[in-house]
Amino acid sequence: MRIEQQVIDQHNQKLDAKHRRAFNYISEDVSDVEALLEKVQKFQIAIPSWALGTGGTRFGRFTGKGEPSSLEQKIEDVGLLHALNKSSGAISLHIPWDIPKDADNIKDLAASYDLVFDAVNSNTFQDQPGQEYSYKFGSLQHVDPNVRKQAVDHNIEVIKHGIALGSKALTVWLADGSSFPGQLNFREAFQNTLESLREIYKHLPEDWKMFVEYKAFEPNFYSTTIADWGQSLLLANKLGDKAYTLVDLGHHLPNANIEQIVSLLLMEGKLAGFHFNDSKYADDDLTAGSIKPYQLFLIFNELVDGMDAAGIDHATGLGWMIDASHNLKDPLVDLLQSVEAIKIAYTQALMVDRNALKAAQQANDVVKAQEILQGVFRTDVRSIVAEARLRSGGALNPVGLFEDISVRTKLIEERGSNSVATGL
Ligand SMILES: [Mn+2]
Repeated sequence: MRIEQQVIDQHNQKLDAKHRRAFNYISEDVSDVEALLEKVQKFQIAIPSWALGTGGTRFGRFTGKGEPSSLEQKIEDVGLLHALNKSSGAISLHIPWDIPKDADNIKDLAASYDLVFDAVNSNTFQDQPGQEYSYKFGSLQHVDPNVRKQAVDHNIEVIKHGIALGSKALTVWLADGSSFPGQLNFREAFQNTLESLREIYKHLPEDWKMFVEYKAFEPNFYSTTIADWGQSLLLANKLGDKAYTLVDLGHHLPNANIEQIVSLLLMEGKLAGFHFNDSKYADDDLTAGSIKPYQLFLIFNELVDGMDAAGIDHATGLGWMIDASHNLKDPLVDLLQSVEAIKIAYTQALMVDRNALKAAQQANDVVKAQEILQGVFRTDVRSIVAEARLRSGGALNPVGLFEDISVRTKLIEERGSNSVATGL
């Protein structure tokens, strides 16, 4: 299914008067709204191929209907999102769930929806049918060199798929760790992981990046071999210039100060990948901005400040991606909500008066600093985000239009009720 531009235009006409009132009202208080809009329009958030089906928990999975059952249909789904919000112009594939049979055809199909391929993701956290060695006790960290080699070879294979599609980065997330004290020698596990990553790194093309993702716990519950940003940074520094840390918002221990982490990683030039989601307790993988929107804003405040200080292009300097799971909501609607929350936080961060904040910090004016940040956070910028979307040809209300034209019903008609997306 494709959404005709005419349908989007008609939807926009109906909402135009209300939108104009809101946008004109806020525009008067924003300095250089045109420059702001340009940045918001350019900012794209990649959609992971595994987020298009219904997610599950360890207690089960309530399958949705009309899920994409092929890579082509996953691209179609991201195409629908991008047509509606003009902010989801990239797709991140997971190998082996999404091995392209004909890369050129897949690339052309994606281009027809105005999509490019973001980072490719390897998978050594599950065993695949026919695989010689098991990852039950880890992959890149494994005590057996044969297992490590198999995991390294898999990552090299993923890079090859990525090259064929025009990707520019490999994301490595490991489930490696231990669940009981004494199970692992920490130093040996780390060294094995480093050596394995070095082998993979050798196969990275010149213009590629490697994102080393960390996670505090789960599926292992006593130790994780790349558990936090320090351990990821240690690896990235040892690997070289093409290796960076990837921050996934859900991969921290409770109440970690993530905004401080991203600030320092940007200062060190070692932050390049970002996974959005939200959580109440752990790696809950909920809709971005649904639980802690102020934290999301504070993170973007540091991202914008840090990127500007380092001269990094907001739209292209980092790999921005959603990494969430949708157990209750329609995955496509959930993704629209996440992208909206991310763009609201980004817009607000762009509106922070940096000079005034700097002056307040220099004067130890704690009250003023708080007033500046909370003043922006409490400003309703939805009409700015909507105006950016409108100018790019998207819908003023993507979720509303998705429901109005019964996208999911049409997808069920096309794909049937029993189609199941690959993934967890
Ligand atoms: Mn992630």
